[in-house]
Amino acid sequence: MRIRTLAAVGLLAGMSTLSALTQAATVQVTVLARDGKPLPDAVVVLETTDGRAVPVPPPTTHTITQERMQFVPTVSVVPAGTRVTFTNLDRWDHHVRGGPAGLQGMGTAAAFEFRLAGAVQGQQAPSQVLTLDKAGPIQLGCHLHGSMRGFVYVADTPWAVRTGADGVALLPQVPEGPMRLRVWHPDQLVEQAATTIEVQPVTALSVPTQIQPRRARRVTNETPSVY
Ligand SMILES: [Cu+2]
Repeated sequence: MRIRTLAAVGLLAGMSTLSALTQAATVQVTVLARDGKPLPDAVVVLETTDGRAVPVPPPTTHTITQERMQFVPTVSVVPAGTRVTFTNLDRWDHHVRGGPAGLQGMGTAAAFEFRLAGAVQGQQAPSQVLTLDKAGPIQLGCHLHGSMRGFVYVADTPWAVRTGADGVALLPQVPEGPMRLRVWHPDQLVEQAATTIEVQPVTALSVPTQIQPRRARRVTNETPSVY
């Protein structure tokens, strides 16, 4: 009887290991702006609700270029500990600065600044490498060019993905069960309230927000309208 019990326990343990491997889902989140249209460049973050430890992806590398007076990409999402290379492809200097973005970033994200010389044709573009290991959203700017604006979201969860032009973020390998979902966006006026979702094998949801993205800066040579 005792042996049978042990065998049954062993079988159950084997089953639970197997199911742990298979109970990961891809979560598809569509973020909507206040006007109901898809919201690009939002960061969708999933966190466990019970505070249990989750595997954080190994630190990696990421590059943000300064290019035609812009940070490219405008919004980056990186795991904490990532080595981020800033590379100046413009012929003129940039004086990059970074600091906590918005009120909710206060006191969490790192602050930094550095100057990069202009790129010279035929030479390696000037660059600076920083390790970003404090979680939180960072706003990038340039002391020399007030119009330059960029963001780096440093994540301490493996599930943090930026939405594409279609407003969709795909988060792979999410364990089934309850998860807390948060949305962050550079143009949010207040922090969005987190919601709790139930992750199932097929999970696709839309998240309406009150966020209305700023209009992209228009660079045109159009002549003034004539009335
Ligand atoms: Cu600049």
